[in-house]
Amino acid sequence: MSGYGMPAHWQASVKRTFTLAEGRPGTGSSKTPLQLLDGTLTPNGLHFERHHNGVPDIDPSSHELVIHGLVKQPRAFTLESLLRYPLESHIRFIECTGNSAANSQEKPPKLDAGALHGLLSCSEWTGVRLSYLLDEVGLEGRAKWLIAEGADAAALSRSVPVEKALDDAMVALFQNGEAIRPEQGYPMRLLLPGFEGNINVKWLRRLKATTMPAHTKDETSKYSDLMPDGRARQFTLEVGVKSVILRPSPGLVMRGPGFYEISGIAWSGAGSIKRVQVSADGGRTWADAALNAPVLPKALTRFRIPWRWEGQPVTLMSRAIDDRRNVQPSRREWTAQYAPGQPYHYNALQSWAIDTSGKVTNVFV
Ligand SMILES: Nc1nc2c(c(=O)[nH]1)N[C@H]1C(S)=C(S)[C@@H](COP(=O)(O)O)O[C@H]1N2
Ligand SMILES: [Mo]
Repeated sequence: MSGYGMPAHWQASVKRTFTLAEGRPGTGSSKTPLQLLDGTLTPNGLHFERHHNGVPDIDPSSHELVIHGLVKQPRAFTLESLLRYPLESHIRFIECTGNSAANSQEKPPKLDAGALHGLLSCSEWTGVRLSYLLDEVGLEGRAKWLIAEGADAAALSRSVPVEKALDDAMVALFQNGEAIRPEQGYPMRLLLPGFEGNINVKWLRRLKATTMPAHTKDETSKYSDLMPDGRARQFTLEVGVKSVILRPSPGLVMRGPGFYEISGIAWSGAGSIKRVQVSADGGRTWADAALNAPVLPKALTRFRIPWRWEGQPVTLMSRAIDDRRNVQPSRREWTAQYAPGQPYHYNALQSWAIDTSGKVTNVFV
């Protein structure tokens, strides 16, 4: 018996990966080891982390979420008061705006799938629909944006369009059945399904209704897209359609020719995954992979396809298409949209080369 169970000790190497910035231990990110997991849900202890200034230790009995600004009746909600509303549960991914940014460099970084794409996790989130709370405070018609602020030392702040706040936005309190982890925003975070990671404000303490966005640093100098003409595109909020093969992938060596199941994950901020195609010849021919049920909107979808490897050098790729007909772009198509080196919102096809020894590496096609 044990009070809180742990994975088998044989699994001790299944860990988040991170490096600490010297002198700034609270700033940075840790990544989910995607290639060492299966299914679609991320165990809470392996959810990726992105902190701009540490993880605050918040006493849930004294924390309040204040909703004010262009509202008829400003209010402060305690955790206890939020628990009196009807709660909802939804399986949704969160992907950092900077996920896969290493692939925007000129040469393919020799990293594994988690190190490349592991600023991505998926959980069942339980909480209160934000529209209920906005109903309580009486949002004014002039209010077009909500400025969301976290209670961390960074006081991370982002401008949220009111349409999203009234649609599927949630103040999340639980993650896969247990209270949200401190690293994910305990005791409450903003969850904007399908929107870029950064705007899902953790340790949420304030929502201010305004007519205009606040143009905070995380929506101007950061997380905006530098375009070829030198201007920056702001508020690219919806996560693009994307997929990655996890088995095989770098670090998982092939053990000789024969039968393998190719398996990976696909996701889209616009809705559900409709189709995933897999190529074993660098994109010349494609075959449809099977999608594991349930295929949920704004959640990770697991795809699988059987494959026989004859032992020759091959290049594996996957391409996702969502139910809004968005197609995952090639690396060339993605790169052509931006100024050179623009790192955010990377969703191009991932290619893995397998050599005759069975070693798998990241390549650009
Ligand atoms: N208050 C606050 N909210 C925050 C952040 C932060 O540093 N402080 N990081 C943001 C970024 S950049 C991302 S990608 C997600 C990461 O969520 P996670 O750490 O739960 O994976 O939270 C966002 N919300
Ligand atoms: Mo992020």
